[in-house]
Amino acid sequence: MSEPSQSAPGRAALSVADPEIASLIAREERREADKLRLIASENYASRAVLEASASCLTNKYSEGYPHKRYYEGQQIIDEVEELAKSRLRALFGKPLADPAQLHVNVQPYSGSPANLAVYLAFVKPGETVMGLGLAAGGHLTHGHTVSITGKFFHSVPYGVRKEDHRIDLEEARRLAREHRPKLIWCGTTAYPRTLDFAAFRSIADEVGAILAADIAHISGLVAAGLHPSPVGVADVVTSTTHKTLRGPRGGMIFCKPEHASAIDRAVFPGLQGGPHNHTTAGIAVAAREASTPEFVAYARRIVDNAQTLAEALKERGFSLVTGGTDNHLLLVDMTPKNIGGKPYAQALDRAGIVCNYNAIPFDPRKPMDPSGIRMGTPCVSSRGMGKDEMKRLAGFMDEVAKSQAPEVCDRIAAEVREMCGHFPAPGLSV
Ligand code: DSN
Repeated sequence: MSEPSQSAPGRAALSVADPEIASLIAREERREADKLRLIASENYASRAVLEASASCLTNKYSEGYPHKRYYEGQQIIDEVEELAKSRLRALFGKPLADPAQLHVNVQPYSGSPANLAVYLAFVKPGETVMGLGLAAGGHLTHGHTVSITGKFFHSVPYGVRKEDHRIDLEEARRLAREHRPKLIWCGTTAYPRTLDFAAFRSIADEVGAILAADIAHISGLVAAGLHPSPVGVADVVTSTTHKTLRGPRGGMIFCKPEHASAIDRAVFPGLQGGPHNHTTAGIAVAAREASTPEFVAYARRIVDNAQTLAEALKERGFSLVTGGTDNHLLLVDMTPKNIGGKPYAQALDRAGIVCNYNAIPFDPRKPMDPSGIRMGTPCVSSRGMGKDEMKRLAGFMDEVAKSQAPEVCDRIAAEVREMCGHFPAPGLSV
C-alpha cells in the first residue's frame, strides 16, 4: 500500500495546521480507495459536493427560512437555500401535475431529525404511531422502543411475513384498524424489495392517519425513476441526502402544501437552530448532479449490480432474505454457511470487503451477534464497477465464508486492492 498523502489537493493548510487530523483524513481516504465498501447506506460524494460542503458557508448563522430570517446578512444564503429547494423540487416533484406544489424543507441535519420533525408536526406525546419493526428492516426512528420515538409515542410495529419476509400489508391494515394510529411510516433500512406506497396510502386513509414515507435509502433510485416515488402519495416524505442520492450528510422533507407550515415550524424553531448552510450548498450540488443522464446510469448500475451479486451469491449457496433484491440492498442469512453475521463481517473487513452484520427477520440470535449481513451496491456503482466485479466479489465472499484464516483474508484484501485500483472513487484524491 502506498503512503497516504497528507497534503492532498484541498488539504495544504490542514496538513500544516494539524498534521494529526490531516494524517487521519489521508488514511481514511486510502481505506475508502482500497476497500470494496458495501455498507448499504454509504457512498462517495463527488469532489464538487465535498468542496461546497467544506466552504465558508459554514460560517453563517441563518435561523428561519429564505427572506424570513432572524439575523441579517442572508443575501447569499437565501439564494443558496432557494436553489437547493428548487433543484430538489424539479427532481422529486415530477410525479405531480404541478411540481411547484411540492413543499421542500432542506434544513434537517440528517434523517433522524427529519423524522422527528414529522412527529412534532403531526403527533402528540402518547398518541399511536406505526412503522416497520427494526427487526423486520425498519428504522429506529419509526417507533423502536430504544428511540425517543418509541418512548414518547405509543408505537405499534408491523412486520414482514414469515413465509417470504415481504412486508405484511394485511397485518399492517389489521393493526391500523385496531390501534387507529395518527401516523404511519412506510420506509426501511434493511429491506431489499420495492415499497408499495399506494397500499400504505389506502391503509392510512382507512384510519385517517398521516402517511410518512422515509426514502432515505432509496432516494437516489427514486430520483432516477428506478423505484416508485411516494411524492403525491404520502402526505410527507423524508430522506437523508448522502445515501444513494450521493450528496453530503444531511436531511430533507417534502410535503403537500397543506402541511408546509407544520413541517417548517417543526424543523425550526421546533427542533433545530441555524441550518447547516454548507450542507445545503452540497445538497444543491448533489441535486444538480442527480438530474443528469450520468446519474440515471449510475442508479441503473446500482440495481443491476445488486441483482448480479444476489444471483452470484445464490449460485454459491448463500441464502438471501426474500430470495433476492429489487433495489440497492442485499440481506444475507449466513445460517446455511455455519457462521454468524458478526464474525463473517469482521473477516470480510480484513479481506477488504466492508459491510455490516445485521439481524434477519425472526432472527433467533441476538442483535449484537445476529445471523445476517447487510450489503449495498451504491459505493461500488459510483466507482463504475459492474457485473464482472460483482461476480468476483461473490467469489471472494465464498472463500471467506469457507475460511476466515488471516492468510486467506489478507490474500483476498490484496486482490481487492488491486481491483479497486482500476476504479477510482469519486471525490477522493488518491
Ligand atoms: N445508519 C443508517 C443505515 O445504515 O441504514 C440508517 O440511519
